[in-house]
Amino acid sequence: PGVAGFSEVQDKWQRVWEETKPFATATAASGDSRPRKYILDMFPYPSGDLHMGHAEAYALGDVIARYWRQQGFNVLHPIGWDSFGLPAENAAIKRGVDPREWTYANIAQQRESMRRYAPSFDWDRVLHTSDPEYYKWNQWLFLKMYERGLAYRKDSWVNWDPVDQTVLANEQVLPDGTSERSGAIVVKKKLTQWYLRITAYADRLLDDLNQLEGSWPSKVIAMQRNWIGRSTGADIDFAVEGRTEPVTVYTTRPDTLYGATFMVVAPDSDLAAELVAGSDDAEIRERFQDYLQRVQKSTEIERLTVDREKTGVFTGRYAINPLNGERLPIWAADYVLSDYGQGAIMAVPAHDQRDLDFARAFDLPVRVVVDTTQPVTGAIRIIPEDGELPVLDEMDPGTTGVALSGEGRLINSGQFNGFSKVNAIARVIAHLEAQGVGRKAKNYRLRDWLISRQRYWGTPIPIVYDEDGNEIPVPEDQLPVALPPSEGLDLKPKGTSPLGGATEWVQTEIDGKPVRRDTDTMDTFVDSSWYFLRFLSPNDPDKAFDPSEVDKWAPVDQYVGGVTHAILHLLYARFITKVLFDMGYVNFTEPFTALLNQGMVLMDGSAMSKSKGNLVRLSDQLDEFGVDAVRLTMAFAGPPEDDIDWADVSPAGSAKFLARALRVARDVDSSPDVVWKNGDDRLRRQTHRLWADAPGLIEAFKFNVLVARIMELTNATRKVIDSGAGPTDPAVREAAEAIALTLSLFTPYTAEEMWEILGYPPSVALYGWRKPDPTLLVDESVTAIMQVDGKVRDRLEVSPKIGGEELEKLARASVAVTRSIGDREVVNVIVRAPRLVNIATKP
Ligand code: ANZ
Repeated sequence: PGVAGFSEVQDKWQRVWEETKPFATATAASGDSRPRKYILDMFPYPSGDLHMGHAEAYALGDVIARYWRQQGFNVLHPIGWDSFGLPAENAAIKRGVDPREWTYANIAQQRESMRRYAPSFDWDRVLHTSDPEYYKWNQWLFLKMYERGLAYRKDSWVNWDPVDQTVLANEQVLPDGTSERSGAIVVKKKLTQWYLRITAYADRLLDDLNQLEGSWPSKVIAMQRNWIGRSTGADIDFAVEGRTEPVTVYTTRPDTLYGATFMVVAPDSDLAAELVAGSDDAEIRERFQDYLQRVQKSTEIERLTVDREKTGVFTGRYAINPLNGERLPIWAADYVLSDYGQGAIMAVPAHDQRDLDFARAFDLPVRVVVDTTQPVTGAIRIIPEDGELPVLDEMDPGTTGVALSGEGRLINSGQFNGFSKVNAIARVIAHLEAQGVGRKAKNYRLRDWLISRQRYWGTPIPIVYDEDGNEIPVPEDQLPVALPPSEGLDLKPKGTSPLGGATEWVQTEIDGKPVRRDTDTMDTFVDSSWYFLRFLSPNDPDKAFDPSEVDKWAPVDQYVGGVTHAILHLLYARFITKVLFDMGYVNFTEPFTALLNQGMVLMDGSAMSKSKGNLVRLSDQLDEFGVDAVRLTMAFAGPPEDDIDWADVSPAGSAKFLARALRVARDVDSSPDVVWKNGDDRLRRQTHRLWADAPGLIEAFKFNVLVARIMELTNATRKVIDSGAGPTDPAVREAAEAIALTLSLFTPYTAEEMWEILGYPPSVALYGWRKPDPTLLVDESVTAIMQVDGKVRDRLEVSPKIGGEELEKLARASVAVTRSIGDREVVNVIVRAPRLVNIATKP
């Protein structure tokens, strides 16, 4: 199968592009006056050769870049490599080679494959994040953030991957508590780590999502919202017997304060330890210690699971409800997390399922304070008698085990009785504020970004410590802190950074003072959080990015990549952009104006993998069918957001079509000086319809529809060549040129080849699209109305040029018309071609 000789065609055009660099971007400084578009594909990890997933992503991103170029835009479409990180390091460890060598060998291989695959990248802007010229600026960014208190060190419990022996961000722990990387069960470990203060940006990261509505997939926006997880409510202070300081709890339901029947603190919090230590019951203290040990073995996800069996111990202490003075026992239970809210809650079992499960397990009281059977619409406050339970017995949570979490009116709540939930929340908060025992509060699920990694292949953290352990930032003029050679270092994971073994590197001097370097490296998400700015001046030795180029190009107009990065990478890039905005380096707050997530390439309905034996190798596909056939298949398979099942598509069919398109070009009369208007009308209409619709189809990402239309036009052209006026018909050349110009979005080699055959110099990708001739877009048919005795019986689509005789024939052939006439006699026929036929009968 395949286009015969496709590999010669590929080689030929690669050489031409190499020499002429058609896709080099005019810098803003060059004074190029065309409007600009920045089209960015997520850059690859260099682990192994390019695969089918890359092939899909880069084919689709390229359609957009090529489209805007042909619309007359100065397009920036760069590529680089995200070349630090664990995959490369693990592979290097397995093969016993230097991670640097391994990485750059992979880059060379991917780069070669990428060139053959032929996305219209500007090859003069390539960057690798593992080059000192790049990661120097990670260190610069870190120091800028450190200066502003946005980078800090803290001692904390971290997610620990016992197989990879490294810390994981929360995001890298899967819902089942295993590591995204190694699959190992993640455990908790206490370490001193570097963090970036993303929580300080939580509100802006959330609120600015509104700007992206409509130009980002709504699914991604929802995932980001959920990840940030803002909740609003109140902090409420409870006095504790035998303690001077109150214990503060965070609640989203201050309206249920009268329904609090106990309090729960996180067992692994300092507070729990202190409360228990204050109990004079030795047995309580002992039971607590046992419990704490058990808790420390479980993961956060397990702890938060709703239907998990509730466990806990009594602390021996009591708190006082600030509204009604009730005495509430304080428990320690693992369903309360130490690092969320205040690490302590007021438990309202009647209205919170987890509290209810706990209350039922430990026989604690349940009191309904919201009557969920009462309507909440209307402003009228219905004041029920206190103590009265208008809730039906069969709805009592204490018996049913189902918490009443819905809307309703307050009962059993003193002065707040009768108010709706929303109203009562505001009133209870106002009351607590007036008493000085509570206040409005917000909380986020989002945690600060842990960036320390105990691994070799990453950006060294530019901090040193003096003999007393004080942090000293490495002066900017001493950057980069270069990664020492891996020779002689033990890269195998062991819980501390391999860089600790580089003694000469670690022991250094700053201003003549002996200091020790920090031996951790940065999470590679730091590298990718700002790379889109580096592409604008990739070789600048003096600054991370050039503000004048940034002004002109950024933010990215269209970002293209997998939904796997829907949360982390995008959130971090958004965060760093806002930080750079606050520092005055950029004048926008969102990095990616529009986002397209392509689907995945599957095989037989599931993800490809070596172990499943369903791996399709890109290189094999390219060897068999040629680059263009594979690229076209990616675009034609369906909407870009959908997954492609490689078992269901036909690269062989694509190759056949491309051969047909080429043949059309070869058959075209060689003289380009034809007079279009003398061409076959039907074919011309189809060509101009394509020109009219193509831009809208691309801008709506309906690539597959456009491909289908190009295929139809190719078939129609073939028909005219074979049976109509033949290859000399000007309409044939016009159509062939349209096919070459539009195909250049998808299949660059075939399009260049066609364009050359049609007599033009390269590159087809730089030729503007044609404007449709409006006179060729008017309807090719009109609706003719068929009447019998003045009543409409049928409507037919006919040519505007139809003759009266023919129209009458059509009318008489219409089933609806003949049925209506029945066996009556026709006395008169009025024909107004092309719009009307009226048949009069004898009654
Ligand atoms: C009383 C109450 C009554 C609650 C009620 C809910 C329903 P979000 O939306 O996630 O912020 N909570 C507070 N801190 C907690 C912690 N550290 N660990 C576990 N749970 C915690 O949820 C806030 C609610 O989750 C808070 O409101 C608190 O329970 C619980 F009918 O307080 B609520």
